[in-house]
Amino acid sequence: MVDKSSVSEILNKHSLPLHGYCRFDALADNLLPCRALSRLESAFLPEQPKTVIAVLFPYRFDDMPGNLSRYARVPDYHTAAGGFLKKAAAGLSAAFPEYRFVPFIDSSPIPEVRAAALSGLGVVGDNGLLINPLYGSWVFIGNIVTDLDLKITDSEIKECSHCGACRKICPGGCAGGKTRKNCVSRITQIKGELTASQQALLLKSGMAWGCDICQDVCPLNQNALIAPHPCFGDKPFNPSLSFEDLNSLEGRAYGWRGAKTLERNLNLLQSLHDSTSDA
Ligand code: B12
Repeated sequence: MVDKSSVSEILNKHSLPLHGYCRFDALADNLLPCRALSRLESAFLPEQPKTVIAVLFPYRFDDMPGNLSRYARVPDYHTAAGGFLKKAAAGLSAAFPEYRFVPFIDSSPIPEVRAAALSGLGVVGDNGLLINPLYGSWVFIGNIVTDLDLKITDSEIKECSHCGACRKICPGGCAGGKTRKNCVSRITQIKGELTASQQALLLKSGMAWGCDICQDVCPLNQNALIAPHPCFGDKPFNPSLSFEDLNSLEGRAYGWRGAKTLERNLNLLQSLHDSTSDA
């Protein structure tokens, strides 16, 4: 019988000390219908996985003002954090060869906020994000899915205090709501032309990519530690995206979206800047 401590020892050795465990069963009805779902199914069929290991990667470096949300100021987490997860999964496979360990991050069928909350890694905020007691919501969530049965008792999902700060400030009125349709982070990603109301929301936020407004005001984030995971190196990128940056998007969290959408966002912000300096 394998116990949690021998798994944790391997994760710690791979520099993943912020981890927890939950039962796959507790997530099975909420799997996200993304492309990675087939990777999960083909790895385990005809059986079901048993355990999800949730792993946090803190990414807060500083609070410099800028038009990039903080998550986009560090090297692309899909590769940076994903690389650490892959190595840890390989380490686990070597230690327990009779079981499978499949890593995912973001492009994952696992609803990662829920998995991390069930693993006891923090509370779920009204902004829908996992808030860790030490690092706040400035954490990415990765996961390793396995058929190793660790006989877990899931933590209860805990909620924030519903203080209302994120609900009051969200420009799109999304926090606490049922839809993220007007989430500025989402709007910065939409391809093609934005509607007039989407443009207005983007201008109001001043963001070229992503949005941190609901996290900035969260009282649970005020004393969040600044101790980024080593996978992000020791220096963040510039806090603002410029037109020149569009020539080299490699290694950036927004690289997948391509220069056109980012250029549109920068043009919109520039037009606001021009109109206010003309006035
Ligand atoms: C699609 C997506 C988006 C979309 C849509 C978000 C959405 N939730 O609908 C957009 C582009 C808008 C987005 C934006 C952002 N995202 Co996003 N996103 C995802 C992704 C890929 C899937 C999320 C999803 O569809 N979940 C399913 C739906 C049903 O979940 P949901 O509506 O959020 O609700 C779930 C939980 O949040 C929870 N829940 C929500 N509210 C409440 C309230 C209570 C009281 C309780 C108990 C539970 C609860 O229960 C639900 C069921 O699981 C995940 C990665 C993943 N695989 O999970 C990352 C993920 C959630 N995103 C992440 C990040 C960092 C962001 C941004 C902060 C980036 C930024 N700075 O711009 C913003 C935050 C916006 C916001 N406040 O939600 C991180 C969150 C890390 C964390 N600390 O929680 C994730 C986990 C990626 C990662 N691997 O780290 N995202």
